[in-house]
This record gives sequence, C-alpha cells and structure tokens, in this order.
Amino acid sequence: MWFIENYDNRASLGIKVKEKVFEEQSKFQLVEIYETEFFGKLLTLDGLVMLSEKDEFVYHEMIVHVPMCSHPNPERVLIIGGGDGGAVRETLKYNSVKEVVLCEIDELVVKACKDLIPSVSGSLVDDRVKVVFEDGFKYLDQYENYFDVILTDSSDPIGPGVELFKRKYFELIRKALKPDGIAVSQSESPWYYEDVMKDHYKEISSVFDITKSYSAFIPLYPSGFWTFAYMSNVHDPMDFDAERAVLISESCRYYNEDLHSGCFAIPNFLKRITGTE
Ligand code: SPD
Repeated sequence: MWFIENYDNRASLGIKVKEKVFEEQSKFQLVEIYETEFFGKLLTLDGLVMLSEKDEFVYHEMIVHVPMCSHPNPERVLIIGGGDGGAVRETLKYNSVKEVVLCEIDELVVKACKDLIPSVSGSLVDDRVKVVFEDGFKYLDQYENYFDVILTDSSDPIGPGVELFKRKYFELIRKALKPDGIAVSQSESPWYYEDVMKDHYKEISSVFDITKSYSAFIPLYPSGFWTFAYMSNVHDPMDFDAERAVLISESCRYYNEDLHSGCFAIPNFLKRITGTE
C-alpha cells in the first residue's frame, strides 16, 4: 500500500505504508496518520505531508534554532500552527524561555499527535507551554510589543493556512513582536510554489527591514528543497550567538553553528524569487 502526495498534477511522491492508523475529518481538514515502512509515523492534512517521524527533525530544528540563536535573550515565544508539537519541543531547549504559546486552529491535530506521535508531541505538556485553539490571525491581534520570537509553522497556502501568507498577517506579527523581535515563517519550495513565494516575500519585505530566505533539505516535502522566511527590524541572523548555537547543536541532528550562517547561502533563482539579491 502506498500513500501518494500529488503535487498539483505536476508530479507525485509515493511513500510505502503498512497501514492507516488514524483518519478523521475536522471542521478544517482531513487529518490522517499512517504507519510507514521506512519513515515511522506519517502525518498528513488534506492529503499533504506535514511530517514523518524520520525526517521531522530537519524542519523543526531549522524553523526554531535559526531565530532563537539570532535573538539575544528569547523569553516569550509564539508558535502559530505547529499542532504536532515539534517546534515546541525544540523551543523548550532554551533555558531563557519562560513562556511558549502554541496557537493551533485545529484541536484534532493536537489530539491525534498526542495520542499517536509522542516523540514529536511529548513537550506539549511542559509547564512553560500554553496551548490555545484559535485562528492564529485573530489571536495575534490582541498582542502588542509582547513576543521575542514568533514562528509560523503553517500548513501549505491552501485551506486554513492561506491567510498566513498575506501582508496583513505580517503587520500583525510586527505589532505582536517587541521592537527587536524576530519571526520565521515556513515558506514552501521554489520548485512548486514560485508564484506564492514571490508574493509572500514581497509582503514580508514591505513590513520588515531585514527579510532573508534560508533553506534546508527535507526529503518528504515537495522537491526536498524547502525554505524559511526570516524577518526582523533589528537582528541580522549573521550576527547570531555562536556559543549558544554550539551548545544547542549538541542536542540536534541537523542544526549547527556552521549551518546557521550556511543555510542563508541560497542559489540565484531563489534570490530572484524572494527578491533578496
Ligand atoms: N508541504 C508541507 C508543508 C508543511 C509545513 N508545516 C509542517 C508542520 C510540521 N510541524
């Protein structure tokens, strides 16, 4: 039996599965979990891969540690999306962190991951973590000058995730961040989402003075070549805390101090798409 993710009728990815262990339609999307032959558990939303137990560390380490090691003292962190808990797990590695708010629109994602993928969701019960089930867009609006780091660990720009790629959303992020805050949004693959990415980075750079794109290799995401958008009005990620990065990387399998700056070295076609030449 194979799980097939179809990339808009242009290509597809097949993953050999043993069985489907969870399937439920929420108000927002179809949530499914498979037991695979090679990648451990696989979480999909509306038929699109969100994570596998085998390769999730790349995505979660990179969405979290690049901003966290670029901030001088991250204490309050907001994660929009990310109901599987992987980004929370990585964020809690920092002693400076006092509060992590996870704002996930779909309670079913959290429940399914808590029940079936504890290696990823296990940190959601930590005392420093508050989980709220709300629309990230609306939730952000109540904050001003509060968070040090905001991460958008969204699904793809279709379905409930679509608003998280628009200008108004980045304005809300800027308002909710302290003036020297840092935000990172997952920003898709240039091979399959070129037009979405062009708009996404155009909107971000109209709101933040420092807008950069970085990449990581994530085998089960479309093309494997995945990008993240870094934004801040103060902190350039090249001026990161290398000592902290070395310490954190001891508990990491992908992120390290060389990759921190290395991941911002991007090919010309991506520089052109993101307008970061
Ligand atoms: N096409 C895959 C995009 C998924 C990005 N978010 C993944 C959620 C993992 N926490």
